Amino acid sequence: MNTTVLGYPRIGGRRELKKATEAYWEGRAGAAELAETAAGLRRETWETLREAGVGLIPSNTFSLYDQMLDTSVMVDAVPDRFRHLRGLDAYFAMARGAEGVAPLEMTKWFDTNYHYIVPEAGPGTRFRLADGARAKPLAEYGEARALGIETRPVLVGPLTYLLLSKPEPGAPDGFRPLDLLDSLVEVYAELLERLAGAGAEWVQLDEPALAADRTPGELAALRRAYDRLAGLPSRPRLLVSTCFGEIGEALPVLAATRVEAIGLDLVAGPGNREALGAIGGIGAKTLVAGVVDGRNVWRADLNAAMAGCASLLGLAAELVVSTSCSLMHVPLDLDAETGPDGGGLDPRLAGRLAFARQKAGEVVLIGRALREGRDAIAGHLTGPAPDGEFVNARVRARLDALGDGTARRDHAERRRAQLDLPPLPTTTIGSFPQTAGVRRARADHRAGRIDDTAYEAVMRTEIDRVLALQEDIGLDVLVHGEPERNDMVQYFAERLDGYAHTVHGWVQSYGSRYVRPPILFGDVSRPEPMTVPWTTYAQSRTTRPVKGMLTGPVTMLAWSFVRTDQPLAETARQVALALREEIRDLEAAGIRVIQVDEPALRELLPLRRAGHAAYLDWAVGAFRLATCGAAASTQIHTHMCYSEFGEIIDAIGALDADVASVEAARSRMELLADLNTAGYRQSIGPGVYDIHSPRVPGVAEMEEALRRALRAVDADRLWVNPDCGLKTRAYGEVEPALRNMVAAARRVRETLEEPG
Ligand code: THG
Ligand code: ZN
Repeated sequence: MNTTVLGYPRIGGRRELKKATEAYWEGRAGAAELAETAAGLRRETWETLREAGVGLIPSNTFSLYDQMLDTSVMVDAVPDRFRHLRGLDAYFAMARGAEGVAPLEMTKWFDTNYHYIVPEAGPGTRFRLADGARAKPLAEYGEARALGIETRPVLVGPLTYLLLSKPEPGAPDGFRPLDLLDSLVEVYAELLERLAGAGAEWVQLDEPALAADRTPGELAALRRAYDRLAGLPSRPRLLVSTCFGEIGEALPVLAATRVEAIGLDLVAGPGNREALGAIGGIGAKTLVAGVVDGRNVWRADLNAAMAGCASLLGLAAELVVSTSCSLMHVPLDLDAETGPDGGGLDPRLAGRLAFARQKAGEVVLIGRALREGRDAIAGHLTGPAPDGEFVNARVRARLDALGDGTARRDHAERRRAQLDLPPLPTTTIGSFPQTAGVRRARADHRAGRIDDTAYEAVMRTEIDRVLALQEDIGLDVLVHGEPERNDMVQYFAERLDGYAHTVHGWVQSYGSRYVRPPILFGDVSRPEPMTVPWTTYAQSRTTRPVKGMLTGPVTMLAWSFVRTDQPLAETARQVALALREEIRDLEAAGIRVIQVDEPALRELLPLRRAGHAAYLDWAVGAFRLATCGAAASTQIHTHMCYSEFGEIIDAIGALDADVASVEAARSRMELLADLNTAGYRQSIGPGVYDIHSPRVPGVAEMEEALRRALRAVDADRLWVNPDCGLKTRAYGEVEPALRNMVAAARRVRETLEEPG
């Protein structure tokens, strides 16, 4: 009974990778220093896994930025615009752009909070093994071997790589990157032969794309790719690993190839177990059983995992105990939290948690118990069994009493009762640039270097400044600017009971940007108002309406680690109840406009279409539970920051907000026609400029965007706002951009008022 993990965090226990890459980008360190840090991190990973007793240790799970980008460089899929650059400069330019060169796009990795760099491919793309014998997987395999550690190199599988690629700009209509599969597979064939030559016994090919709906053509491509690779005369043994869900029709296809092992996620894809039984097992192959959750932070139920593995024994020639996916989606080491410079997690909670290092230990224990019997796990801490410890009876009773009554008064009545604003009202999404002074005050307050009074004085001064600026610019609905918030999810989680926080629990979001997801462990409740003092202070300083700013229930779950002892839908209702109470208090304090952001609504959408309706049902239900207690006279806004609404377009209307602001600038307002088709009747604020770029948009182009919007939306339903919050921008860009935006709105208003 062997053991393995599918991947491991690579950022270091103290964010060493972030510090090293950022120092390199800023010219504070050279390539040699970066390489040294990287090698140290790899070595630490391999040694940690060896010490934990993991039998089969992966390599090439490290990346300076992203594993998809690594793959693009490895197969020489480097777009022409980067060809004048070399080595690391080319690599980082593809991720971040360079002088006059736009970076590749970035998008979310399946349903995780990780973002990968999207490869571009066209009919002219010629894959080849760049750097030959010095290619990254070979180099890292050799590096581990020199340390005396035998490893299994991990590669992004060729099918997943192409399914996640996009046609390069200017590619002919109908071109699909998957058309290039055969030529890509030849590069993998060469690599596998070289890895075999270097001594690798196993190679892992990650094919997470199999957890989403796949067409018969794609499944045929899968078959072709692995028939070819498995047919190579001289190669390592092949593990095709999948994760993030059930692989359905792909299982019999993989089973029919001659690869030696298949990896299945038995946590996110419990149905993989029955599917395996239904095909009568995988015969002579090895099953890599992903029984330890790589996506969440709870300890495994060792007994259940052991029993689960034991029941699989007859379905494969051999079983390897593993994680459900790479451990890069959880923090590195729980001991950092409970140790001397940790944050002192509640011991009742800490005893239920496992981060990456602890999860590697769990895999080893399960393997040992399967070999030596149950005694091997006796006395070890085990899963977060629900035992009433973190229950809040008041919350449960209130939710029962509310039932699913989520009706709000009709739109016409709301419209009459709400604020009287000029046509095409102007506003912003909520956050304003975070100045160095504001950041310093937050850090000083947190560290106890300044007291509450001093901190509040800094925040109030900042709010006054941001309000004065908005009045001067001429915006209609103002915001307080959110100087008191770092990350919106973190801000609310810190003010809710039932949530815990880490000090070192960083997880890579993209490149050198990490998040510290809070841990939702018990019933959620709101001990006191979370935003009311700041919002009412702001409202007291201006005669214009100030918009209250909240984060919606789905986003609060999507960007946290969430308890698994009850359905997500139930947990979402508890968060919704807390927001509902906050809205009530904001209303009582005289706030007439309240925005509830759901930037992650789309993110949690199940990978398979079959799960969409049930998800949208509870997701929309939670939003409505949060907002439907508002008076007709309270205007509810929502905000979502992406332009591809596709599957969720109906849900936007179903949220029943009065106004939705969405990203639209980059897609030239195309979304509006889709919303009409979907029957959306409330107001809409399609972002008139892209805040993700430092460029200041001119009046004419925003006027043009608004006129385009007016072809799809009546003037009395159109709002004027940027695409997203302004937190990441500088005042030097924000102020002229907003002035131009208001000028554009006024020009359009003037022409509206002309009779005829
Ligand atoms: N908050 C949370 N999750 C998110 C986002 C968010 N997931 C998706 C998307 N937004 C990810 N985007 C980012 C953007 C910036 C940063 C992280 C994720 C970032 N992080 C700081 C860093 O790494 O330096 C650390 C921030 C901190 O101190 O907390 O800049 O908005 N939850
Ligand atoms: Zn946004």
